[in-house]
Amino acid sequence: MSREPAVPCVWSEATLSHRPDREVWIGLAMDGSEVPERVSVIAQALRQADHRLIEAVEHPDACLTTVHSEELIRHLSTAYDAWVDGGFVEHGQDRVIPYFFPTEVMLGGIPRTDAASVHARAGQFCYDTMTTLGPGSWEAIRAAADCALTAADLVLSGDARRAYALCRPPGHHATEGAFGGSCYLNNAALAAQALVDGGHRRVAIIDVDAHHGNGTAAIFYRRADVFYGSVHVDPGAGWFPHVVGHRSETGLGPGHGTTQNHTLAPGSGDEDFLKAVRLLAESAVRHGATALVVSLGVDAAADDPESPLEVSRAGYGRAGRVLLGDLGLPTVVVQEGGYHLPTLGSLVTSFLAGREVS
Ligand code: SP5
Ligand code: ZN
Repeated sequence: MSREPAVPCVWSEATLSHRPDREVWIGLAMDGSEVPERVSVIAQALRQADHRLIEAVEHPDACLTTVHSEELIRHLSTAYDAWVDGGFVEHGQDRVIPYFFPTEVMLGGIPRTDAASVHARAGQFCYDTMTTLGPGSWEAIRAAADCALTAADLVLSGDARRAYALCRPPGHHATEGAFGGSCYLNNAALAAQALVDGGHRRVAIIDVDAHHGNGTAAIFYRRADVFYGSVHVDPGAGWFPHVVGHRSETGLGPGHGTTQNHTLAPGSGDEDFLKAVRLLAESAVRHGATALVVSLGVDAAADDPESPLEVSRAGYGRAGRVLLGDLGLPTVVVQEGGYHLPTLGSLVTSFLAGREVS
């Protein structure tokens, strides 16, 4: 494993242009955690570990609607300009933040129309108050998708057996038609769909982010061809995404049995995490996957401020050995969460190295 060439890494400078300086949580404006410096520290660590950095190649919008609704794409690409035109910046709010959520229980079966104004439309697409749109957000969101799609191209063409996409903003909380959890477009789902469209009849997605990837899970919940498996902190213990990500969710209809959730108690460390990672790898093999997407969130790390899990750097190295080394499938690794800037880079490089590091 260690004698193999370092995994090529796709990135884009444009991913830095999304600046969620603040995120609204329980009505309070807090410092944003999904900051551009995440990309800078990861890119620096990759260079130091002798990874080749490759610029993302632009892909047409048709590559996005394989996974997302046209309405979501239109909203993400136009909402900030509409917000400015609507005078909300002069009002004192320079980010698109919803205040109104037209849920099914609010509608009670009455068919709804699209909201006429952007401040009301915002809640039709964004399901929390933490995932804001500002100047430069769409450019970064789009660039993150291009990173994932370019990495998938590298693997499909055979130029690389494995490729890593330095996606930012992350993606696994974004569903077909909605966004939240610091995610806008589902980069991992786009990569998985590209692998399917490129000829892989069965693909597995393994999500090791500290949070359940509810967006990815929902996109593939009814599909037999794409397996989604995740290890994450138990939503039932009070953690995001709160209402899904339970063990009982196993897929529906033709997708029955192709979804798998491993929930960890807050405080869990390497051994519980790795036990789940090994079970997910076995399930990917049983699924008959000929290609793999890893949603690599490193926020399960002990120092991370966004989760109560206690995984070590060595734990991420061991997870990398299981998923990149032992499994041996053509693999696209997609960056998800991870917010502790001092250790973020080394967590990613130790996963990619697939080695035990202390
Ligand atoms: C991709 C990813 O890791 N998304 C994380 C989404 C979870 N965010 C939930 C945040 C809950 C409130 N945190 C308050 C601290 C504010 N900095
Ligand atoms: Zn996360």
